[in-house]
Order: sequence, then C-alpha cells, then structure tokens
Amino acid sequence: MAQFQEVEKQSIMHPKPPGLTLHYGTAGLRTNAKHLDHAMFRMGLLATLRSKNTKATIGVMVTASHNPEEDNGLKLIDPMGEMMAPAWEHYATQLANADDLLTVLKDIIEKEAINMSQEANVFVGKDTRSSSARLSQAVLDGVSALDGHSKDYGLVTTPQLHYMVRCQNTKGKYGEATLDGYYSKLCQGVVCYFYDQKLLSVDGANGIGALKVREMESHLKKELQISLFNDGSQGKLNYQCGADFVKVQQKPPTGFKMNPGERYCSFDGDADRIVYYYTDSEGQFHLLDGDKIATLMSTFLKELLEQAGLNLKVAVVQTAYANGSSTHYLENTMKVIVRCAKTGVKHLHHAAQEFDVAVYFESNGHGTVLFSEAAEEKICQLAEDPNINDEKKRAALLLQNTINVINQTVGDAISDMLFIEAILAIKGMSVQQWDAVYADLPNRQLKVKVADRRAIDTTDAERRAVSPPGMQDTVDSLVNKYKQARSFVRPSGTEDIVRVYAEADTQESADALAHEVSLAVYRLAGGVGEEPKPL
Ligand code: G16
Repeated sequence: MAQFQEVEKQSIMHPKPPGLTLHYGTAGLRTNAKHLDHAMFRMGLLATLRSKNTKATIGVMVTASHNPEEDNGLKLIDPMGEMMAPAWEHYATQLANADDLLTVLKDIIEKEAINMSQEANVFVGKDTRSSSARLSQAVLDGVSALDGHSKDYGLVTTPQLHYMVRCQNTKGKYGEATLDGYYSKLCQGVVCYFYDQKLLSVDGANGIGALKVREMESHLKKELQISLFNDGSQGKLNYQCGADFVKVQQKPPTGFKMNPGERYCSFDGDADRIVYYYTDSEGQFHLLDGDKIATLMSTFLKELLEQAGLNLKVAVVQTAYANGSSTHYLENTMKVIVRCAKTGVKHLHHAAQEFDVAVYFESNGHGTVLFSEAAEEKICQLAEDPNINDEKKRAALLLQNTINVINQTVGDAISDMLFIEAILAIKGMSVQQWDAVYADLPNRQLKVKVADRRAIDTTDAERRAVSPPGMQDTVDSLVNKYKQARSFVRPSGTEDIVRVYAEADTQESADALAHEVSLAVYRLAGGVGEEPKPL
C-alpha cells in the first residue's frame, strides 16, 4: 500500500532514540523535548487513524502545559473536543515505543477495522515553547504520510484547539472554528454582565495565555479591565510563576508587586488552568484554588436554576486533592451532589457527563461546567418564553449567557476567568467575600523522586495505595497522629515524581504529615537522591 511506503520513508526522518520508553499519561505524552520528535510524527499517524475511525476531525495540541520550558508533549483531542478516549491511549503508548512501526500501525488498523480510504482531518496547535514549532511540524508530517488533511492553527491555547475541534464536528452549532469565533462567543456571553469591577491582574505564566488575553481584549468593551504581567516579554515559561507554581508553593508569582485587597489570577503554560489570590491588609497571602472556583460556580448556577424554577440536577466533581472543607461545604451547606474522580480532566469530564449541570474542577484550577443537551434545551426554551415573570426571565437569560461564556470541551483559563468575573460582578462580591465562604484546611503538596514511580499503585480514586506493600498502612498510622488529617500518595502522570498530599487542622501539622509521608514514600518506594527534609 502506497500509504505504508510513505510512512516508512518519512519515519526515517523521525527516528526513535534507542532504549527510550514513553507513556501516554494523565494528559498525553510528556518528557524532555529532545526525545519527542519520533513520538510527534507517530502521534500524527495515530490522530489520522483516529479521524478515519471516528469519521470526524481530531485535534493534536503540542504543549507540556505546566512543565518547565525544556519539556514538551502532546494532547490528543477527540471529536466533541474532549480528551482522546482512554481505549486509544494504549495505542498511543504502543506506537510511540514501537521498534517495528508498520507492524503496530497495521495492528491498530486491523483491531479497529479502520477503512483506510476514509478521509481524515486533523487540527494542530502549539504553545510558545521554543521546541513547539519543530515538533508540530513532525505531527503534520505524520498526518500527511497517511494522506490526511491538516489545518495548522499555529499558536493557540489548549482549550482554544479543543473548541475548534468541537465547532468543526458540530458543523458550527457550537461556534465558528476560528479564533474570532472563539472570542466572539465568549465575549458575547459576558457583554451584558459587567459593571463597576476594579482592575484584574493576570499572570500569563510567560506563555500562550498571555498572548491570547491580549488578543481577546479588543473583543471586550469596558466590561473588564485587565492588567497583564508575566506576559513572556522577559521571564521564562512557568518559572516562578503560573497557576501550578502559585498553587503548589502557596505564594504569589514573581514579576510584580501585590496590592492588598486587589484580585489576581494565574494561568498555566497552555492556559487550561486558573487560580485566584489576593493579600490582606496584613500582607497575608490567600489562595482561591479550583475548589473555591467550583464552589463559586456551582452556588451561582444552583441559585439561578432555583430562580428560573428549573428542576435540574447539579453536581460537583472533584479529585482526591479537593480540600476537605470544600467537600464538606458543598455536601452539607450547598447540598449538591459531590463525586470524586481520578486525577486528570478526562476522568472528571466523564463523571460530569452523568448530570444535568455539573461543575468539575481539580484543586489545581483545571475545570469547567457541563450542561447536558436536555438542560441546554430547557434553559433556552425558558429564556424565550414570553409568559414568565421578570425574575425567571433574568435567571434564564443569565443561564443562557453562561452557556456561551463556558468552554464545555475542557478547562479553559480565559473562559473560567470571564465567568468568575461575571459572577463576582453580578453578586457584587469581593474576592475577600468569596474567600470567606468557607475556610480551607491547611494543606501541603510535595514531590518525591523515586527510581520508578510505577512502584506506587493506587485505588479508590487514588485515595489509597495498593503497592508497595506497607505503604497504605504507614500512611494510615501517620494520619492518625494528627487532627482532621488526610493524606495520600500517587504517581504523577506528567512529571517523573510521586506526589504527596496532606491536610490537617494546622499548617504545622499539614507540613509535618506531608514530610513524614514523603519519607515513607522515599523509603518504601525506592527514593533516589537526598532524603526529604522537614519543611
Ligand atoms: C495535567 C492534567 C491535569 C492534572 C495535571 C497534573 O495538567 O490535564 O488534569 O491535574 O496534569 O497531573 P499529574 O498529577 O498526574 O502530574 P496540565 O495543565 O499540566 O496539562
């Protein structure tokens, strides 16, 4: 077959480094950029097969998101803009590691009964890393080797590419598959919301989000005033800035001075995560992470649904990292359904699809809102009903606007920011009032380097370790030493480390527990380098 000859010919230009093994992890492939050329070419092949298989456009985003500048990676996007189906992740890993590429390729074609004469379309985007241009070219080479059509969107945020894929496959029903279409849809949703808000300062993590906030500004009128810092003009991507740094370090990014009481937010390197923060009059730093965002959004939506008289089921999906106070508040005060999913947006998204309206957020600020088709229909019908009272009308229109502002394909820092700002404006709520809704339990996240992170295996939505032997018993006995304590360990799917999470009644206890659990990981799971030191 001519296509296979072309693959063979082209693959010589994208050789696999000997002995290298990659895994399709939490959000795709991710490692040092110098090891990725062959994998990018091969993922171009896989995306083309997936497109033929689904008879729809597939997306490939070249990014390593929150990882350092020297890393890169790729996220594959399925037809409705969601992360690629887990069943295909196995193929991605197989293909990336194949020594005999054609045999693995033919095997996938046979197993999935793919019709190779079916047309294929792949959308490609990239972040601002210096390696992204060459790696996205390798993806495009892979697509053309299998005779697929491609559209290169160039520099876009990850959620923008997810949006484009969904627009294309819904034939424009979701929106127009252009950047202009994206900004217009989001900004059209906010246009009637904003009033009297003070300046919002945005940390762009020196990445793509900064460029795109600039681009969006011309679509906003006076609804929102944004001051952008860490915009990539001098600092390094994700270095001492960005959502991951702020969340994990629990401190402000470098690159600017914070004024007490003002609102700040940080994006991550591909703008699919956002966290908010401020300092109080005593200079104390306060973080409003994904849990606080989920609470704000779900409360707002629940109130609007009640005002609109719509009986729709609202749920919040979190992960094991969710602060215990947030789960307690949502279940006991807000009385919403709460579900716990494994880390990774694909797991949260899937769990959220079971409900009429579901807010899903990871504590790290990755999340969005999903409306079922039936819920959207009910909201739109009500908004157009001439026989309802003003309160119902207002609520229905606000819900309709929310559907436009929200990027329902995946977490989106720009869209989440617009929605959060709208909620604060409508409720006349300051960032301090939002923060005061419930008090977070003090917590700490640490990383432990081990020889092979797969030594740790987990169950129960990653809340319990099943290996190595003795790990969970040790965690349990350490947790028992502290009040209101909880801790768990899990291997990262994006970095070569094990993550440790601990929370307790005081910061000292959370720090001590996190340290003791880190030591246990180091000793039981093959730690490398220096033993973890107390904080
Ligand atoms: C990715 C995923 C997130 C996940 C994060 C950390 O984020 O999309 O769902 O929470 O990695 O994952 P892990 O703990 O397995 O390393 P991003 O923003 O880096 O793409």
